[in-house]
Amino acid sequence: MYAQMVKSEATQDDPEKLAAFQARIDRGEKIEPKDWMPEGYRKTLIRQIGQHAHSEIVGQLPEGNWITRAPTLERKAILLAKVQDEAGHGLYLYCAAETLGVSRDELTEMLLDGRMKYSSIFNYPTLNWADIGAVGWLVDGAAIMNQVPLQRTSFGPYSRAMIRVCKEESFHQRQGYDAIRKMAEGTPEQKKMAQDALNRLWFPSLMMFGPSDKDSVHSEQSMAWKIKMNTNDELRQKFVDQTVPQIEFLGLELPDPGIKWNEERGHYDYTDPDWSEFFDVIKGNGPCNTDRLAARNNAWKDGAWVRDGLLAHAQKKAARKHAAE
Ligand code: FAQ
Repeated sequence: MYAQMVKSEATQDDPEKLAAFQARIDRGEKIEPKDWMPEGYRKTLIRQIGQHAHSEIVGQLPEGNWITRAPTLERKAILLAKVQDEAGHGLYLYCAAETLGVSRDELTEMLLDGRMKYSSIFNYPTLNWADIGAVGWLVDGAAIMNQVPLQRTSFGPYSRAMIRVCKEESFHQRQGYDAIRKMAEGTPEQKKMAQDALNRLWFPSLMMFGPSDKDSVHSEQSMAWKIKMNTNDELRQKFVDQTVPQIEFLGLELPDPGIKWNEERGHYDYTDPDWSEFFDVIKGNGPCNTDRLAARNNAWKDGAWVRDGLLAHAQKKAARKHAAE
C-alpha cells in the first residue's frame, strides 16, 4: 500500500507527465475524466465545481421564498421555472464533479458541515419583490459573466455543463431585468423599491467574482490550468461596464458615487466592495448563513427516507439480477 502511494505520488511529480499535461492544456485540448491529471488539478476542480453546484442549490432559497408571493400568475410561472432550472444546474454540476471521483453525497455532507463553501451572495436576504427582479438582473448577470468563459474551461464535463447552464442563465437574467424594469417604470413607490434593491444588492453582487486579484489564492494556478479563464477583477470590471448603462436606461440612480467613466482606461471606475464584509460572510457570519445551512440540513434530513427507499430498491434489483445470472 505504502509502495503504491509513493509510486503514485512520484508519478504525480513526474516532470514529463506534468509538461505533457500542460502542453495539452496550452493547445486547448479538453481533459476528460479518465485522462491522467495532476492531483492538484483534480482537487481544484472538485472544490470549484462542488462549490458552484452548492451555490445553485442554496441559491434556490432566496428566490423560492417568493414563489407563493409573486405578484401575477405569469411572474409566478416564470420564477417557478427559474428556480427549477437552478436545481437542474446543481445536478449537472454534481454529475461533472462525480466524474472526478467524489460522490454527490460526500459533496453534500461537506456543504452541510461547513467544509465547503457556496457563493457569498446567497447569504443576503430577499426582502421584497423588487429584490427578486434584482437577483435575476444582477446576480444572474454576474453569474453569466463568470460562466460564459467557463464554457471554454479545460475539463470536458465542466465545460459541457456550462454550455447548457449559460443558455438557461441568460433567460434568468432577462426575466430579472424585465421584472425590475416594470418596477422602475411603475409608481413612485415601485421605483423606490427598485432603487433600494439595487442599492442593497450592488456590492454583494460585485463580491460574487471573488476577492481582488491581489488576495485571490487560486487564480494564478487555476488560470494556468484553464480551470478559470479570467481573473476575478477582470470579470468584475466587465460586469460593471455592462451594468452601468442598464442602470442609466432604467432611470435609476447609480448605487455607488465612485462610478465614473474613465476615458483613459476605457472602463468605468467604481468603489471596491467592503472586503472585510466579504471575508466575514464567507466565514459563515453573513446575515443568512445560519438560515441557509439550517434549511439545507433540514431538507437532507427530511429526504432521508426517499434516499433510503431508493437505495433499498436499487439493492434489491441488483440482488435479483445477480441471482438470475
Ligand atoms: N463566495 O482564490 P479565490 C449562481 C472563496 S452561481 C464564497 O479567488 P477561486 C447562479 C474561494 O472559494 C454562483 N466564497 O478563489 C444562481 C476561496 O476559498 P477556498 C457561483 C468565495 O475559486 C443565480 C477564497 O475565497 N458561481 O449564482 C467567493 O479561484 C441565481 C479565495 O478566492 C461559481 O461558483 C464567493 N463569491 O475564485 C443560482 C462559478 N469568491 O475555496 C441561483 C465558478 C471566492 O480556498 C440564483 N467559480 N471565494 O476555501 C469560480 O469561478 C471561482 O470559484 C470564483 C472564486 C471566481 C467564485
